[in-house]
Amino acid sequence: MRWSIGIAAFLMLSLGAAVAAERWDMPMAYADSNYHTQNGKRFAEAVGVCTGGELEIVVHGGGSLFKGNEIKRAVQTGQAPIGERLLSAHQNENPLFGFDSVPFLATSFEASDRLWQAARDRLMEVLLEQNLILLYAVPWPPQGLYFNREITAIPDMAGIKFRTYNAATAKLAQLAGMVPVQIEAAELGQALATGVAEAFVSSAATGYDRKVWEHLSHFYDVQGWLPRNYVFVNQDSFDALDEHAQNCLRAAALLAEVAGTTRARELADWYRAQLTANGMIVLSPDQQLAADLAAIGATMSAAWSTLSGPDAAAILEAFESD
Ligand code: PCA
Repeated sequence: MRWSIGIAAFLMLSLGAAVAAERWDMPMAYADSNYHTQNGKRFAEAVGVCTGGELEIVVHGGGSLFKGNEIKRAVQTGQAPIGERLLSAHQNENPLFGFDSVPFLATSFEASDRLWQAARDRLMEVLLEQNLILLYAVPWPPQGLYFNREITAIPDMAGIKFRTYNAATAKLAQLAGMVPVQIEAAELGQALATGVAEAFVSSAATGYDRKVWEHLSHFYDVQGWLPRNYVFVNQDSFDALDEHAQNCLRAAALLAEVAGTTRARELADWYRAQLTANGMIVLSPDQQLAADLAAIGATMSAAWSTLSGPDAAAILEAFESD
């Protein structure tokens, strides 16, 4: 008798706790096994521990809940309280979102960190105007070019169907005489298999995640830029949390940014080595190709500065004076 009262009391207490707890679905666009997604899961766990289970975040990787290009809108409109997306995918909305995809502006992890520090505050302001709170951002490894044959200069690229992931990569394709096709990483393997795309730009990480060696042969390690994924919360959902849970989100986000960035650095060489291990030819671009790409980069960099106006000027000044 005493036991059953005890068990009933225990059940009621745990039920009470379960009712009080809040559950947040967190859509993420990239492969479940990718370090961004794994880092998002660690972040969710940390929030769970910090809040004593009061806020449970459930990560849905691989674009399974919302596709990559739906995630920002879903969070803005409260269909999902929190999510992760490639920041520069939104540069059509505001060129500021493309600060990390300007070719050859910041080409190492170290420079990418400095650029992020230079852009972060302004980005937070712009996101707040969109009902979003920025939590953390983590870079991809440096971007390179994937082809199905040797490429020694820009004219070799003429007419190639080139998978892009933002406005900058579409512009790059156009300036190189290629045909841009915007495709989510989750659909990249399919696009290469069916010939919808014949080449693309990305990190060795995405090449590895999508087993690109099944379709393409050459990776040019151009080290063009390091785009970021960022995690953001719907402002109304954030405001509805108690202060302790809000602090937990912020603290876990600080940790996630450092941990995810460290993981990206650690894995960058490993990802490249996996491309070679799976039979791809991994090369630095020849002098001619490097010069051609640098010229395109200079054009794009000037165009971005003009488009982003005072924001670009402030970011570049802070970045260069650091
Ligand atoms: N992978 C992502 C963005 C940048 C990267 O390295 C992609 O290709 O979609």
